[in-house]
Amino acid sequence: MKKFATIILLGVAACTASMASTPADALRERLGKMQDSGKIAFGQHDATVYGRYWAWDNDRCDIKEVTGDYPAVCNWDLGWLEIDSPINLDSVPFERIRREVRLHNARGGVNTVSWHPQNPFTLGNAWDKAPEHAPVAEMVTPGTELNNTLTQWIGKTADFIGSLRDEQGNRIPVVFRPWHEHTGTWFWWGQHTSTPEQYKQLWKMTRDIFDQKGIDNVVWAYSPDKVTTEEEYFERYPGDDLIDILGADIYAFNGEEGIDTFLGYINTELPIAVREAKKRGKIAALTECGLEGITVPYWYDKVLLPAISQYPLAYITVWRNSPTKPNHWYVPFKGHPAEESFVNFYNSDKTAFLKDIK
Ligand code: BMA
Repeated sequence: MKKFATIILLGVAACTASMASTPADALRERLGKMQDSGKIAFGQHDATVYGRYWAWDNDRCDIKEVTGDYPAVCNWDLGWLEIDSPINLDSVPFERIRREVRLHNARGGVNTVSWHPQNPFTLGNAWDKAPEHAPVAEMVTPGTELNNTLTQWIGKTADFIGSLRDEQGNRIPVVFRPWHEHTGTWFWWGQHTSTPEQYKQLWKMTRDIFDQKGIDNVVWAYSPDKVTTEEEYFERYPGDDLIDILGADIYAFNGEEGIDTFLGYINTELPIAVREAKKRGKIAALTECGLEGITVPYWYDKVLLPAISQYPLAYITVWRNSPTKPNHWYVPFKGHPAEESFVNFYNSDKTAFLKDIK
């Protein structure tokens, strides 16, 4: 009798425990809970490797200097990994990225990964976008030289992501967001260089390569730039079987004058991502956002916070605080006029930083 009761108890425990079986499943489940928490997790690109006035220090972060906390989400970019460079396109060593992913994971944070690959046809950069420089049709056609190159390049990102391990040797789950902002025309994979079918093939090819290598620590994010209709949002969508996160990259431009335009895009595109994510059992996120230079001192608590807090998003990511590129920062550093606004944003019960998601 006693044994029977124990078996039943064990059975109940197994059913109520997490259903996650791969690192990717665990992260998907976690992001789902974050989305349902009523708080939006905040993230930044390259947050812990350089900031407005420093570079490459260990354990340093502009967000931490202003709020006392780390971001919940750290983004890393794999651009140049494909050409076997030891550093990425913004000079971050890939070994440093590997270490930072491990550190942020150990702290309890979430890591996301973007990719600005070179142009496989010209070997120019991701912005080498003229249609005659970007024969995507050939890239996605098996047997061509370009397809071979791209297959190898994607394979390198798969190997790198698969090699991200914690102290115990377990794979660290990450969100991967390749082929982003494809509704624009500034990258070689933009909408001007391929048909929707060819773009979807790029995704299919990417997923196939990761799957063939048995990479099980990736949650996949789709992130069109600003769009105004559901048709546009999904015109090049690779399919529910390939995508976990319905994202959006929506930047603010033009200081105070641009606020209404920014809000217009937020209130057009986020409802699509949120509604469809709910319907399809996916996660919604504002995968890139920000106002370069944060030229509006009240931007974080009076513009961004009210704009996004009505939407159940798992997270928002802003871009980097560059120490070298003029006016290229997205989070206030110590002494920046928007510092107080960011602290208010941090203190809001609608936002989550590392301490809130641990
Ligand atoms: C852009 C800028 C560039 C950078 C690129 C990839 O938005 O920040 O300076 O090289 O992203 O990180």
